[in-house]
Amino acid sequence: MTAARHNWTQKEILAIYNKPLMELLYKASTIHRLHHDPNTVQVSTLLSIKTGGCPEDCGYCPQAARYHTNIEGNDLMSVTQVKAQALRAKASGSSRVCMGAAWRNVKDGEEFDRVLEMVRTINKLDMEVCCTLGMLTENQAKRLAEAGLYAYNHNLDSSEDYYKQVISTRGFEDRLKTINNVRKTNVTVCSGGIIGMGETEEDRAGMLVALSTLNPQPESVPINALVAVEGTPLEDQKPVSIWDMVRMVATTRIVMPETQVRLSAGRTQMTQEGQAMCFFAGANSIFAGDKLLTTPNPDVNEDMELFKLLGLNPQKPFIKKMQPQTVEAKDSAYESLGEKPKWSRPEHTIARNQAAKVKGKS
Ligand code: SAM
Ligand code: DTB
Ligand code: SF4
Repeated sequence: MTAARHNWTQKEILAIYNKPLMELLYKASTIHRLHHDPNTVQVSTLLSIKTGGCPEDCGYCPQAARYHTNIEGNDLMSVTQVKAQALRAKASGSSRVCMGAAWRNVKDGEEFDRVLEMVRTINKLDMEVCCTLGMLTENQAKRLAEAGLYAYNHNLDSSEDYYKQVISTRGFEDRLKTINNVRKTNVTVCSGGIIGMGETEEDRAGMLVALSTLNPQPESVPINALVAVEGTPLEDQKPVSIWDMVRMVATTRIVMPETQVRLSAGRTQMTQEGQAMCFFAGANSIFAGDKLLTTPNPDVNEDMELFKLLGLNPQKPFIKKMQPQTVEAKDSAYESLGEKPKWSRPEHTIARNQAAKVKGKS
């Protein structure tokens, strides 16, 4: 397989982001097809297991206690409630449940024990389990891994520079530390960010530098368009243009070829054509369910209609990768991009090609 590059620079990423659109789409889509089945999209269902009342000051978040938003807060759900929701998600074609808690960080005690039991329960349903619970210690990450957690979502959210303008109660370094703690276990890393918070294109590229230079790169990268919620400091931000979303998805796909790129918050603002363009540009996962954590999301039936229309199939759980492509298929795809293939050909292929050349000459 092509080795993912871990030395992308902001300048290189910005140049990709600003390519003429048709070239950007062609390149992203070609790379996408080399690493993934273009007709398969992974479906994750979000479940807010503890809503609102968070002590942090993330400027985009309706769940921060200090902002006066119109959400209904809830204490931590019971395991029984979570199991019922997971079964509904499975029946609607979802392969993963992502449980979100409005916590700054995980605290050891009864509530964390309950979350561990939720993880074990969903695992038994043969579904992937993801959690997003805020900051984690190494020991907490290990306990989640032992319970069978498949992925941990912890977003970098923006570039290191812009992050400081959006959140003051914790630093970019804290985010990286939690990701690093997750990496010490066999739990996969899900980390991405938000566009549309007033950041520049340089900030978007900066965030992709921070994500793509992680080694290994995150197994999944959610790209959220800000949902501007009344009462938050970002309430007046203009909706993200579809062209920005497509460029961000395509650039993410190019710099992180093997990752699952997730079309996340903001899909209610997107047309079917807009979402189709994102799938073509390399998005291969969505958050499904009528609600994200607190804000609306397209109806599950609407999503399944879109899948039918586009001939997309929901991915089955626990499938890490499609079968690798033949060396010849990869060579020709990279050559069509004007790039030299980056993998070493197996000896037998070289021998076979040389034999064919000799035969052609005689
Ligand atoms: N409290 C935990 C944390 O911050 O890591 C987990 C939940 S938090 C709501 C998960 C992610 O949701 C955030 O990192 C952010 O990327 C995304 N998010 C929150 N509010 C959003 C909004 N209004 N629009 C888009 N994405 C949002
Ligand atoms: C992610 O990147 N996006 C999801 C999930 N990870 C947890 C959350 C989106 C939240 C949007 C605002 C809300 O519904 O509260
Ligand atoms: Fe709290 Fe997470 Fe919202 Fe920040 S994003 S306010 S940490 S729930």
